[in-house]
Amino acid sequence: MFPAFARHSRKHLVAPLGRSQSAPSRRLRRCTQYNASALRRHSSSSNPLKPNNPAAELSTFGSYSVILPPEPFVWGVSHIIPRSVPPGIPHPPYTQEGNECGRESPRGSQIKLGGREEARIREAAQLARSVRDFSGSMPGVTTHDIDEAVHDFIVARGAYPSPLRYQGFPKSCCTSINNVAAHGIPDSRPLEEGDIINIDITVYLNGYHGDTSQTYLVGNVNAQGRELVELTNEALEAGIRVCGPGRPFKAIGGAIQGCLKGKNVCISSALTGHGIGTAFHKPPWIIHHRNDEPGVMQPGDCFTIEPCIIQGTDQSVWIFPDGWTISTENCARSAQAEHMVLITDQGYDVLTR
Ligand SMILES: [Co+2]
Repeated sequence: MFPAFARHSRKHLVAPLGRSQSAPSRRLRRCTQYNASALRRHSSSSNPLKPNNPAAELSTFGSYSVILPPEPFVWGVSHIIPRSVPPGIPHPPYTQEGNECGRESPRGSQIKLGGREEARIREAAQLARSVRDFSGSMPGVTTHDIDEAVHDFIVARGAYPSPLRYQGFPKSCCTSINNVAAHGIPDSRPLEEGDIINIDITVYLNGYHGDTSQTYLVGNVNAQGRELVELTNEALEAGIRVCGPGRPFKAIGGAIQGCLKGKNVCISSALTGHGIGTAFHKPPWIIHHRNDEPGVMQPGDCFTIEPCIIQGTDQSVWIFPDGWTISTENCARSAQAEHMVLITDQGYDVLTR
């Protein structure tokens, strides 16, 4: 879960839009269901980065509920009371007083293979996988219910839900529905037939983080939504397949973009994968689109691949007033899937399968 640049990316993401954060919501406030005519007014044809005919493109995305911030706006998340974790369970350093900014010890960027370190990160990853699969079996409930069940599941196994109080995040997992690309905050909205929901799970177990996510279909999802989720998983697998010792990190983005060629989707460049271990997020930052970044994978490198794939050709996003929820600007749907990869002497292992 989480992009590499969790805190400063939120500023970065807002600035290029060149308009107030509330603009999309004002224009779409009555658009609780996807509505091409409402979105047509919102779309800009003067921006050269936007598709030539955004309204025509939007009309191909299928029907679904659009997620918008509640009004009147509440700024930030200080009104949300975090769940508690028993003091006997080891907490990550960023939960300590005076370290709320998420500073983590910059310990070695590699896992020592064949020893206790490797065993521990595998255990954390496997716990995250089991929470991910457990959370996916809960349709028809609110995201608040999901958060509660996920929290209790993790704590019952002696682990800490890593998102909780990470840079002030108020919940134990992220739930991102339809047009929300990432970092959705669990709330009282019940899941609706036809939603797609990404549930992003990270656990902190025995000093190591395990991080994985999947986008689930709620009941009957239309063909466009199903295809988006399928393509996202294919893109993730394409990125995984080019991993191995001596392989360039940039091959991941190249493979993902190649896999999606000719499809009516785009790759969010705002969200990256990340190195992971005793720290939640650390280098290497994994870019999911074609890029020319240097760097070669070494045995012991452990990182996430988590492409965020958006319907259509416009990957613009904006941040809700809560400071966390990232939505596509045109309200196109977005899907994401995430695995942890460990580079070994011979190839790679996916730790969260
Ligand atoms: Co992640």
